[in-house]
Amino acid sequence: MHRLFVALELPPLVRDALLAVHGGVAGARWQRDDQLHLTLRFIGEVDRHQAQDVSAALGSVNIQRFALSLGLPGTFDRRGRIDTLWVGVTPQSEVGALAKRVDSALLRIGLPPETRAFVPHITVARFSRIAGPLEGFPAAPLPATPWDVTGFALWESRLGHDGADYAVIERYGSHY
Ligand code: 2AM
Repeated sequence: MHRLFVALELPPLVRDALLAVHGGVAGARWQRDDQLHLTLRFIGEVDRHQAQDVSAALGSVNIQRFALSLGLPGTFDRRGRIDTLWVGVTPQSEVGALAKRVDSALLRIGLPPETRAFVPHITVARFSRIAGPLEGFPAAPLPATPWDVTGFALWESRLGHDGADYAVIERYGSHY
């Protein structure tokens, strides 16, 4: 079985900026450079056959270049406490539209549509214990410079020693 998700890769300058915000938050497990991405659609466990269908379906998604910038930080809470610290992106319209086209392509091969609202975000830290105060975040200013999104990728998540290992298994469109 393969645990798959569809996500944007981030150019080196954006990843560097996101690595520079580390620090100042107690209990944070910061995401490594090779873990940084923006999820368009989480797929979950599929067998090899379904993975081939996913790969072919993603090939039919229309990709129109758009610019994206880092936005405001945010958090996801579970059972009343923060479990994910993330950085948002702006604008959200085009990345949202791309996520919808990915969703439609996967619907055509029988994957159920995503029911949760799409909140485009780049996870920068996770918490297994109580999150400390977030006043110190971000430790460095986030750059406003936009980058061009010209493609997306199919990723596989494997559980490693140091949290999840994410690997790009196929790219669609053009890349950095
Ligand atoms: P997260 O960063 O907000 O946790 C790989 O696990 C990627 O898929 C992560 O970006 C993660 O989002 C997302 N993901 C994991 N499990 C998910 C789920 N059940 N629903 C939606 N997205 C999920």
